[in-house]
Order: sequence, then C-alpha cells, then structure tokens
Amino acid sequence: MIDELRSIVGAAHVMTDPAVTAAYSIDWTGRFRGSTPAVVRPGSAEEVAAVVAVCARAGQPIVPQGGNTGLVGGSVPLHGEIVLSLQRLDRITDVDEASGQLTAGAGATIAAVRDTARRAGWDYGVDWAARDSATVGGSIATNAGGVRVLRHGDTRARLLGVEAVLADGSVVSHLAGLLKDNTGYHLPSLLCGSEGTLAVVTAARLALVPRNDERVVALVGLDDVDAAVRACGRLRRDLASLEAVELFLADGVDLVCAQLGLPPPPFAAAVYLLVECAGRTDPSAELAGAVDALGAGAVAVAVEPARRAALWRYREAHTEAINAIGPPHKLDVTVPAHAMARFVADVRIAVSAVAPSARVWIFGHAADGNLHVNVTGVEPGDEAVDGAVLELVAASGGSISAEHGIGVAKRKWLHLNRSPAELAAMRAIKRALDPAGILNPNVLLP
Ligand code: 2HG
Ligand code: ZN
Repeated sequence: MIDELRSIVGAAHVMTDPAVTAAYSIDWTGRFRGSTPAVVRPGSAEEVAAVVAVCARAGQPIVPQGGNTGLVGGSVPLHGEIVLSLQRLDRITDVDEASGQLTAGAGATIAAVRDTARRAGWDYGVDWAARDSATVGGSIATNAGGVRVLRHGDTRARLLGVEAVLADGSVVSHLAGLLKDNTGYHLPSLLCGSEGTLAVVTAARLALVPRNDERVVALVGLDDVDAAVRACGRLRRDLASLEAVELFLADGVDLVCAQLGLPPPPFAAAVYLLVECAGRTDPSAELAGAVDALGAGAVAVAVEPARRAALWRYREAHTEAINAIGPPHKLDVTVPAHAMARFVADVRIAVSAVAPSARVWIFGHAADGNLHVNVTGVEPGDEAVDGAVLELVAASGGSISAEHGIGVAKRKWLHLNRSPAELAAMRAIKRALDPAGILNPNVLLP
C-alpha cells in the first residue's frame, strides 16, 4: 500500500521515517501521542481522492491533519492510522471582491485567508491565537470559533460550500458560493464540526466580512466574575461596534508574565475583560462612553496597533504559558451567562476533590459564555478531572465542547450533551457515509 501511495503523491510526500513522522503523531499540548506507519502529503484534491480510495480498499484508517493545532487529540494517529496531511492544499483562489467570497484550500492557514481577504478590501471573521498555523480544513472539522464569534459567528456561519473526498474516494464539490441555494441536504453544515469522520475536506468557499480598520481595545479591571458577566451584557447591548470581549484572571496573567517575561498589565485586578471595538470610523468615543458607564475601577485603552497587540498578548499567551508548565487537560466549555460566576467558583472545588494538587486556569470568550478550563499537574492519562469538570458543566446547563470539538478527549462524556436518539442519528450518518469506518474512526462518537 505504501508503494501505491508513493505512486500517487510522489515518494517525497510519503514519509515513513519515525524521526520525521513523530512530529505528526503528537498533539500541540503533548498530552496525546501515538505513531503512524506513514504521513501522506497529497498536493491536490484528485490525489487526496486516490489516496482515500487506496486506503478504503485496504481498510486502512486515516487521520486527516491540517496545522495540528487541535486541543482534543482529534488530529493525531493514536491507533496506528495513516496521517493524511492537507498542508500542501494551501492555495487561495477565486477571490470575488463583489460578493466578498474566496475559495481556500484545506491547508491554507487562517492568517493567509485573512491577509488575502484584506488585500481584496474585505476581512475574514473567524480568528484565534493559532491563526498562523491552524488551517481552513481543521477549522471546518472543528467548527472553530475564536475571538470574534460575537460579531461574525463561527466557521459554520462563514461556510458557503465545500469540496470534499468521501470515504470511497469520490469527490463532492459545491463551491459556487450562492447565498440562496435550497437544493436539499446542506453538506457544508454536516461536514462542519464532523471532525474528519464523514469526509476529507479539500477546499471551502468562505464568506468574508467588511474590513473595519478603525480599532480600539480597552482592558477593564473588575472585582469578580459576576461583575464581568454583567459588564459583558451591557457592552453587548450598548456597543454596535463590539467585536470581542475576552476574560482572564489575575493568576493567569501572573503565569503569562512569568513564563513569557512580559511586564505586568497597567493595573492589577481580580478579573480582566479585554474589549475590542472595530468600525469604519473611530469607535473610541463609543467604547469610552460604554466603559465609563460600567463604573469599573481601572481601565487601560489602546488605539495604536502595537499597544493593542500588547494588551491582547496577556489573553492570547495563556495557552503557551500554561503549556510551558506541563501538558494540560483542556476543558473548552460553554456555560449560560447566569451560571458562569457560580461555575468558576465550583469548578475549582470539583477539581480539587479529585486532584488536590492540580492547578486550575480559567480564561475565555466571555461574550459567548465560552470558558477554557485548563488543569495542570495531572497525568495525561488520568481522566478524573475531565469527568469532574464536564459533569459540572452539564449540571450547569452548558456544553462540554464550545469550539475545540470532542476528539478523543471528550468522547466518553458526549452523552452528557447528546441524547441516545441524537447519538443514534449521528451513528447512522457515520455508517452511511463511511461504512468501513476508515475516516478518523477513534474520535467524536463514543
Ligand atoms: C483560545 O481561545 C483557544 O485561546 C485555546 O481556544 C484555548 O488553550 C486553550 O485552552
Ligand atoms: Zn478559545
């Protein structure tokens, strides 16, 4: 089979040397590590189709992989799967300035999509810290959210069409980008969030958003999470130009500063909200008025790009800083606004009950109710904290995965959010599209 794969993609693009494949076999956090007989790097959708057809005939499971920035073990070969790397499919084509759309190969990075969109006078609405490595294919596999969901929606909201290879090697392609197109089942919606279990996405037609170059960022200090939740609601109500409201806590900022050698933020607070507004005209006055009305103790405002980036760094560097102290357990969850303050208090108690020496780090996208609960000081394979946190999430009326997906990390808790009837429907879809179970067979479904 390896010889057949070499004849399809070229010998240079089938890597079997364990020293080379190791980097494709471990996830970004270092928590999930496996091995693979081969990493295959096709250069076109036709090559992907031929590779999948060969694997289908051989009954060889495949893990599709993009930038490998996923955080739930969904893009690494933990059971000897072949890694199908889509990174060479990085072309961005058919940029349509009139409709605000472009077509991106699965391997194009989110930053490349953003830069191409900006050159065309538009912008891309989905954005998060891993933008320079994370790819379009992975963003579709997980229905990635990120920091601007409150204004522009998640990946599914931007996805007009896909080209994808099905499990038998056939290709479906629907890239016309028609806004109105009610012709039956919407495959882009189905594939978005399917974590590589139903098809291998090779390209996507993406809807762009208006380019708002006038930006201002405010860092707001608050006494507790309850005050932050109330502030968040008022900002959403009062600010038409609101684009992001991010939350982080004093202990997280201390860790970020210590690990990355950053100076402390302009003021100390128990809870920080990082608020960004963007418009065609300067939104500074609008933001200042809304922040004043909050009556917050301390506020720092940044307009100039380098100063805005410096404030964002305190938030975005959490992932890096936490990883520097050891592989974390990542619990990316949503809780309803009314339950958030209680959850933040209770989750520490729930973790310490099962892992007394663990440390809990909490930050996230406040406006979406999306908290990133990171737990360090626990063995990678010890799932007691995962269970404790996810059960508390479900009891709080939340979702066990806000934006990272289920992967292998949360499979056994999917029943907390999905009924037996829903799981049966999901299994029926999986069986229909991938009867031999070769596409990312060890993720998502328990
Ligand atoms: C973010 O919001 C990402 O920065 C990563 O979703 C979150 O590291 C995490 O837990
Ligand atoms: Zn996030």
